[in-house]
Amino acid sequence: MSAGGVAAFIGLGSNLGEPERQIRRALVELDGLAHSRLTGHSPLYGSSPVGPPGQPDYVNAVAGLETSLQPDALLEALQAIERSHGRVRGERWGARTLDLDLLLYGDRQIDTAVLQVPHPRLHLRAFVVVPLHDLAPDMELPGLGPLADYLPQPRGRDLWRLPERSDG
Ligand code: ROI
Repeated sequence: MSAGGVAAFIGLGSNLGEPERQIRRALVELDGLAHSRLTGHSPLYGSSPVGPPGQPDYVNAVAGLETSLQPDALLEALQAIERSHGRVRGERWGARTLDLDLLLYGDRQIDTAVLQVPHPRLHLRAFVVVPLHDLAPDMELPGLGPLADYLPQPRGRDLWRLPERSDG
């Protein structure tokens, strides 16, 4: 990718099928996005479901992208990846094979009918704040201040690091 891309961060979540495989596949697909480069990703985490009870635990991670896609084009590309994983938009806050959230797009604040950046619940969700902090500990959240201020204290038992994959 040419210089001058924007640093964007994507939240990944899955709790249906084989969540860890879905997340790893999605990271490869993010790496293959046009006009973009995957700059890194957090470790994978297991997490207890936030929202309606009775759904399986999630696997969550955060990825960093350098992209020259505009926010709406990036959002469309993320939704195409979700669809390729068989994501069907069902119940709000229900179980899903793959959820890709555009968390941050540089220091932009965006509020349109289809896209809110920073993601409006980013700072409230340990399954986003903790992996984002792994990737970007000094991050300032546009309009919200230092990311580190939103780290859960004490660290809860509803989020746990998954073992590193040994086969690379
Ligand atoms: N809960 C967890 N732990 N992880 C998620 O990614 C997640 N995504 C969601 C809801 C249903 C809100 N709960 C979640 O969309």
